Amino acid sequence: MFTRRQALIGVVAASLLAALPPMTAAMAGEIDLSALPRERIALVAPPFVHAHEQVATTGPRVIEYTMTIEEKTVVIDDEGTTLQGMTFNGSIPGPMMVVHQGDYVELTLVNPETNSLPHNIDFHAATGGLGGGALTLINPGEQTTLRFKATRSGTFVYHCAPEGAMIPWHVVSGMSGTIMVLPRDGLKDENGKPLRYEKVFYVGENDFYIPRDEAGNFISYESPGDSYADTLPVMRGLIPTHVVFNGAKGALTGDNAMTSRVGETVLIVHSQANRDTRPHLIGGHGDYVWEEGKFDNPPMKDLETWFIRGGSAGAALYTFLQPGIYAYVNHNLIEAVELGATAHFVVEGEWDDDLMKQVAAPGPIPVN
Ligand SMILES: [Cu+2]
Repeated sequence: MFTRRQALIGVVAASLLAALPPMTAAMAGEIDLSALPRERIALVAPPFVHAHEQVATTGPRVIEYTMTIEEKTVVIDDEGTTLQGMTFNGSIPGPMMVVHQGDYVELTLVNPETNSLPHNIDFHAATGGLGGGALTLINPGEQTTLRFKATRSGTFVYHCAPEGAMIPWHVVSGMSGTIMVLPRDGLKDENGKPLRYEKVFYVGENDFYIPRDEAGNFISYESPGDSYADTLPVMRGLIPTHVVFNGAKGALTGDNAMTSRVGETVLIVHSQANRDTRPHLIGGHGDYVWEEGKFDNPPMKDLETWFIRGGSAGAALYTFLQPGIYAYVNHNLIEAVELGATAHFVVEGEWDDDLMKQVAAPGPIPVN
């Protein structure tokens, strides 16, 4: 007999849940973490990241977060095109979490009654149970708390993964984010020398698939359910209509540009939960880049462009050396310029003529 919960979630998901081993005492909390300190951390919307220590000053802790899932209409370009967005905590991407290796992450996931769909969370940083996806599937009006141990350091994607076609649909509707698990002693170069950042920004890249009407105009829908049938064939075509940073074309340019100054070291975490991408900082470099985002591997140095595999998050460390406005792009330049994958860094400071100087300004070609 199906419970109301199983009926709502659907037969496939219910059978998946039934296939899991029963909740044993060990799973239900035999592990005694009462001796560990706990900290409740409020998440902040990207590109910003909550305050954190780069080098842990304590032993392992239990870090408590709460994320509320919000289905909402989101404007994704300057023409007013709308997406029936599904979000972790109201932002696309979801907020970045930062913990240290050996910490426990205890996430309370809330699916308010105002939503229309079941959701869950699959942490690529977690071990077992579909990354937590099998233990966190919740209907509107429910909440759940998942705890996992952050055993591996690095930047890892999290995303919604309900079942079947719901998985890619929820992901390309905005349901992904990143957790950064720092080594307890912080980031290091290939020789073990400490690497530190003064600022960290989280850039989440998304590919969107918005249906068009017969005249070629993007269609607006009333609800996610309303948009589903038209969206699925666009998704299957694998050609996104939008490729954006932070949920919308222009979300990180102009007044929303990220800021830095000459001499400042910035860590840029870049995620793409669905599709490959290739970040490039025009006029700058990746001094140290963990392309795959995993800090137990030595960083690569002096990169011009780095590769983020779909379903992962990478990290690049750069010290700005010149002032100006830097475009930070997906270096498929069609995606950057035409589809939206461009951000800006506005960097203040003194220009260094030694690094670059305009020896002769543009002018007419001299006649002999
Ligand atoms: Cu979802």
